[in-house]
Amino acid sequence: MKRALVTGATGQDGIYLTRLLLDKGYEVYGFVRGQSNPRIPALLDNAPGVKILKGDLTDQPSIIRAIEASQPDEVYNLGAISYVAYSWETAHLTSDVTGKGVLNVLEAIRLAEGKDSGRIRFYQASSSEMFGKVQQIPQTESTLLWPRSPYGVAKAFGHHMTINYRESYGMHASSGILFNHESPFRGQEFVTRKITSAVARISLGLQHELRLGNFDAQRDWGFAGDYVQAMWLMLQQDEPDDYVVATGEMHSVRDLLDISFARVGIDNWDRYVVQDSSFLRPAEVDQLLGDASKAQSVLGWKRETGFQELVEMMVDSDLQFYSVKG
Ligand code: G4F
Repeated sequence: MKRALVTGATGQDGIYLTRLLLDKGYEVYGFVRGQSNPRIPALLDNAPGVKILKGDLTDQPSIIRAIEASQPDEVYNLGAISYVAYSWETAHLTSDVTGKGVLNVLEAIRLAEGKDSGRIRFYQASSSEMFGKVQQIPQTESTLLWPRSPYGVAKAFGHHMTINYRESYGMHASSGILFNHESPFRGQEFVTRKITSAVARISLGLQHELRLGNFDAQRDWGFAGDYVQAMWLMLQQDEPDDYVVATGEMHSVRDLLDISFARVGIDNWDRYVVQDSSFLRPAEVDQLLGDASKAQSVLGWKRETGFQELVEMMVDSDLQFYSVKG
């Protein structure tokens, strides 16, 4: 039986990946932060059988102990402060967790491997946010990074550190440059879920207004359930490498609003949606569009879920949730 250690296991991707690994027969350990993390019950409900190990990406001894306890064949580093807007308010903390946290995991693996470099396979959750002010359209694995937020800068550090450890020590360390990926497990702070939950509440008469920042931002949005397959496939390859994971389609925040409101039978969303400058960012990433040809040809990965299907899935899930919860 293979063993995997997943940091950030209580997040959206952590839940999907843990479930996927358990379904494949892995023994899965979730590395979870906090004294009484309120998200642990959701992980245990949705991925029964996962074993919880407590620790923090900024506390390297706790990572070393987690590796000792789990004896993993594969380590997936999904843990991060992942909300871009918040990273301006906590640039130091974001650098420590999202950036230096990667180094802490890489070093802990290097220690555990000793002379047997490459024995533990490592996945780093890199991000399309690293492309920031895009220097090429669409973005590929070799597009110049130009991050526009402390979060993007921290992710670029982790990305390059992963490549550096692979090249310096022969570690089996791969990076998935994942474009935005969403699901009903997405946090309410991100624009997709903020919209789908508000639309569900508006249609049920529980909310009357939705305040948003930049309506014109464009992203390449995919389904998180499809994207965790790519993470796993990367670690099944003989050679470690970097891969863009994306749909190759770009949509705007307005498109999200159109599809979400249409799903509940509201054609004209103008009367509910207000632009609020407090949600604008100090530096915006105007558009992101990924080219996942390498993941398709080398990993045999392809996305299964289209944009409209994804948004409707999220609206339906929120409708069900708020119909019960009120
Ligand atoms: O949903 P978002 O907050 O996601 P963002 O900033 O693109 O970051 C997400 O994707 C990255 C991959 O590229 C991940 F690495 C990262 O961890 C995260 O998962 O915002 C998307 C867009 C932005 O342009 C934002 O300015 O939507 C725009 N937006 C407009 N109004 C809003 C709002 N975003 C949020 N969160 N809230 C708003 O009211």
